[in-house]
Amino acid sequence: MFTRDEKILVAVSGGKDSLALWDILNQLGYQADGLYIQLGILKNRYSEISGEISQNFANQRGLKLHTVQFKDQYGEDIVEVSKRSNRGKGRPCAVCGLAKRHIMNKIATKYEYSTLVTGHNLDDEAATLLGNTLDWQADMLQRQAPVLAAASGLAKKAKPFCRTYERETTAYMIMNNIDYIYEECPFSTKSKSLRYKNALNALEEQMPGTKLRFYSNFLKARNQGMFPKTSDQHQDYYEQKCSVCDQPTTAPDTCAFCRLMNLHK
Ligand code: Q46
Ligand code: ZN
Repeated sequence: MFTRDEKILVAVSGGKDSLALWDILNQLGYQADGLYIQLGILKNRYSEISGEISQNFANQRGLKLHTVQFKDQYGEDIVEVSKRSNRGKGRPCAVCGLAKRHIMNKIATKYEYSTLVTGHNLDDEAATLLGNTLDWQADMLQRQAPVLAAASGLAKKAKPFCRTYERETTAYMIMNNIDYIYEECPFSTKSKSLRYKNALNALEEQMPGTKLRFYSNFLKARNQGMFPKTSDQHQDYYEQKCSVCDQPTTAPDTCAFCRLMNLHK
């Protein structure tokens, strides 16, 4: 995925997975800085608490944490943006996902990190895989890789915990007495992904190892060319550059994020 010579950027949410990942990379001698995006989710003081926890984690270890204050930078918090947008049918996740992807790539490329790593664990990946399979989303299945190579304007992305059960990252945090935000984001409760996780948990309970088999055998099939394209490059998916932010986009002129935020040159 990456070597100790590379500069790594860890996307940090204040939750157990991303903080366990940052802690382990740090313990193993990788050059890993963090990125926290303050989205402004007020419910249950989610953003406030997760931001504090992330900053405390960095301070205690002398690690560098980039923080992006979304509202300060773009004039609205993520919930306000989602209320005036048609994306996501009134729920902020579609807008939030788009904004996070944009900002993560922006910071990773701006500060020349070789790799952007996220704390997606096996439970997350198996749930995504189940969703993509139920809808037979061949292009999504093709791109559901543990590593996506860098391409022009896009940082390399990696998911080091893709074969690690969520219960293992939880155990790591508890055994090492590391503080993290226990609450999930208040908007995650009705997500499809949570329903897929519940379904897989039911199978896992009856047949331990189901999630790992499902995901690992998918990767084998993918590597054997079961899905049309076998390259890990995501270059051709984004063919042109946005005229406002210069990030790669599939749209002909302005990228989805700049259009969402009404950003102009
Ligand atoms: S942070 Fe954002 Fe998630 Fe909250 S609003 Fe939805 S996408 S659930 S990972
Ligand atoms: Zn743009």
